[in-house]
Amino acid sequence: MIIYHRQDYIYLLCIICSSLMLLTSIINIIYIVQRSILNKTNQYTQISMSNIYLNNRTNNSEEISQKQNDYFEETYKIFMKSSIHNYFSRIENRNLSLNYCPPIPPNLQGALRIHEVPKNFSITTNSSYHIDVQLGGFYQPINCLARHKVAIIVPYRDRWDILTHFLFHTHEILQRQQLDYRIYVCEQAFNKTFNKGIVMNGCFKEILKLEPNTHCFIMHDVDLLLTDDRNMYTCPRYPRHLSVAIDKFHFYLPYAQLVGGVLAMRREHYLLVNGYSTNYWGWGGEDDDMHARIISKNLKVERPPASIARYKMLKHTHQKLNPARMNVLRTARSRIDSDGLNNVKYKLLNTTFYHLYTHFIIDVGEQPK
Ligand code: NGS
Repeated sequence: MIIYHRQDYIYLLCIICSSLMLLTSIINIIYIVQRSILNKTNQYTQISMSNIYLNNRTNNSEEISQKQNDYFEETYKIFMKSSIHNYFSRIENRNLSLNYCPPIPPNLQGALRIHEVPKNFSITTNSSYHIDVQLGGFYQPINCLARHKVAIIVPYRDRWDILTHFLFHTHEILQRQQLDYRIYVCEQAFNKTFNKGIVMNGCFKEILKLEPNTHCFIMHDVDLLLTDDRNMYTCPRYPRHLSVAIDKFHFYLPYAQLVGGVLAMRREHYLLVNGYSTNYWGWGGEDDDMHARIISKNLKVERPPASIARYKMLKHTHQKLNPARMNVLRTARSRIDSDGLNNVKYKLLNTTFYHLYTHFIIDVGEQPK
């Protein structure tokens, strides 16, 4: 029989106590390290954002575009930090709730009114509107995991007021639809003839570099405001033409092949059709060419019901008409695999992460003579 002495008990007690102390300190160290990583990303994002805000406040819009080059390095760093922060908060959310958002978002309102843009709303400063939107025009639902990761591609040139109205109006809707989304404003640089196809293909490629896991792309004219939030900005089985009923056309689809305005496409479909043609310089035709591509690759074009796919078109002057567009359109099917994403030439001149959008400036090169 083993006889324990008093010293043995004391010795055993000491071992247990010191093991407990060691364990507590390890847990404390892990906790402190984790908190300090989270705090650091938070602080950095806030400080840098307020720097941009102060800088921008003192400039007019022309000076801002001049300074965009200087901001690139800085804002890219902030973007990366903010992505890390998003990642951590996502992990935290995951711990709280593993549930996906419901298939039908619960807070949709249906038909919407268009509101005037408030005088103090600005798209170059850190907006006090849309406070849940994060740097770069990025949003994820807070209480559930989004079912869709969506990039909104807005090809743009020279329509500042319209862009302002679009951003003011659209963010709220996308949030109610519980999407994980980012708005990309893809601006063609310089005063050259507009080539929407090159701008959209360039933008698509750049998005895949920044956010490779984006699976749904929505090409969105800047002058269209959605007036019913039941028209979901997601990518179903086939490409989906979302702008079915526009006030300008008295809420009727002008022709069955139209896919211009707002078009949702899965990443794999955009790749399959080789993106947009790069041969349309000036207004018109590139969307009809896209329709030919979709059909040639044995896909269909879906449409939501006209009763909910409703839009208001903001008034603006039109781009210069492309007189050659019908001739280019005639050869649409034969060019699919040789003209598009796989041979697009463009230069990304600048990337800036504003509060409500990620801004790419794209040089499309010279129009062939
Ligand atoms: C067609 C154009 C399309 C354009 C559509 C609606 O005529 O590119 O009108 O335009 N096709 C050609 O010119 C070949 S809209 O009035 O909505 O700007 O999308």
